[in-house]
Amino acid sequence: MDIATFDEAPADAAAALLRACADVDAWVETLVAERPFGSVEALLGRADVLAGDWTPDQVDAALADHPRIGERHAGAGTSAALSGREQSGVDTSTETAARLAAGNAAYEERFGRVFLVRAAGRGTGEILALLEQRLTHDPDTELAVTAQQLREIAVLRLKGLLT
Ligand code: 2AL
Repeated sequence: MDIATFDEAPADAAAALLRACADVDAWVETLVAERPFGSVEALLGRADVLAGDWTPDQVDAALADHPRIGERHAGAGTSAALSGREQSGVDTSTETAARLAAGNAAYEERFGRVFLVRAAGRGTGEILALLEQRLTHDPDTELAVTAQQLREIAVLRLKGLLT
């Protein structure tokens, strides 16, 4: 979709595009209401700033739409397709899959939610190293890191969907 189409689209169509980037109601609704943006840069800038204000509940809402690293999204639709593309650098050979599964389980045990990392542009080795390093964080630090990763994913997705 180009920015003129996004700016003029019915609210539900604009919202659907945004929701595939981050399933956070207030973020979607505010951006829909603030149209027109006139340029992709203006939209991305505003999307980034607003995503910087997500509360822990909003982070949880966005997280719910992301499969574990190394797992394919069960659903269909834009978000599932984007997730698959983002994780295309993740090696799913048996040995790596086992290490990822163990790391994901340790993370979920420690923090009570799914390990989330911006996977686009990253390979398995880097992701596993990040996972291990983040396991050493205290819960507040780790929540902030997770929120920042979701924010990066949201803006990258939006950039990718707008031509
Ligand atoms: C994901 C995902 O689906 N895309 C991405 O960049 N990261 N999932 C995750 N658990 O980090």
